[in-house]
Amino acid sequence: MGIFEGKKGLVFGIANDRSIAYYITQELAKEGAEMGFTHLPDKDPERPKAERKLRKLVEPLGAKLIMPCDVTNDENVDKVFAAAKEEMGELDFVVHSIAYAPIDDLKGNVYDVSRDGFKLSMEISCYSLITLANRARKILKPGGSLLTLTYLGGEKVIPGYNVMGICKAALESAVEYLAHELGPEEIRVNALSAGPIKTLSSSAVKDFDKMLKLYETFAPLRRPSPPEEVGKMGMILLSDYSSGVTGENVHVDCGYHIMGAPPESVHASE
Ligand code: 0WD
Repeated sequence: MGIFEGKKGLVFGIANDRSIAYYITQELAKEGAEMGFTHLPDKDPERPKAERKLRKLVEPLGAKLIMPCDVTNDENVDKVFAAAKEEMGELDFVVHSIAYAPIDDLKGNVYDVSRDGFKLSMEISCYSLITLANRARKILKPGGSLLTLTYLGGEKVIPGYNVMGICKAALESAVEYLAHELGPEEIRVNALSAGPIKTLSSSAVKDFDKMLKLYETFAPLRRPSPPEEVGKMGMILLSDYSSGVTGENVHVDCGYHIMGAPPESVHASE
């Protein structure tokens, strides 16, 4: 019997089969979880691309709910939680795997970021966790778990990560404040800090391939983390195996984040 047998949750942020949320979902499904999913609303109802992509991935896993949701739209978010309550009852977990910054703002220097671009990036990449937590606490069972995805660029300067680094710093702080506030309701809130993984959104980050290559020389395990490892840890952070863990930022990056200077082998090869 899987450890998620009889457990239910919502997953926000599967764009395609490379999305980190999809890797977490596959691990949860293997363990018997029942899940509802959201996709970005399709602009053309005649050609519902996002919905179709999501359906193809999650219907084989027995999806209980598939709905559009733009996290900048309160009505969308309310509808999802109302439908989840109706169709699924109380929940055990919520996955928040959402981030966005307008491409020009993301690619440019932080000092050039536009006011509107900054507001939108923060709203989608940070405030959305707060707004989901606000709804989730009303239908999560005691022992429930909320998980978001972050990146080292929120803790340290990663050239090219730019405005998204500021959003991740705010997101990681929100995780701690939410963990503090929701702890007495027996709800846990954690972040998983993944190493670089090739997905739709990471393709917008400047020099992404170079960043990936660095893991082969700098990371203690001398490799980047494949998305399957992120999926497994995501599942663990949503499970009872992590029942004493909250307000945490767990790095799944082959140890890269602990390094303050390159390994000696790098100097030796110079
Ligand atoms: O290297 C990476 N890929 C890493 C990603 C390393 C460490 C962390 N992360 C984070 C990202 O910052 C993000 O928070 O993981 C999370 C998921 O990222 P992903 O799996 O790399 O990206 P992707 O597959 O693109 O999913 C992010 C999704 C969006 O996809 P697109 O590409 O269509 O924008 O966030 C969702 C959307 O599905 N999203 C929204 N959802 C609701 N409302 C919105 C919105 N307004 N905007 C974006």
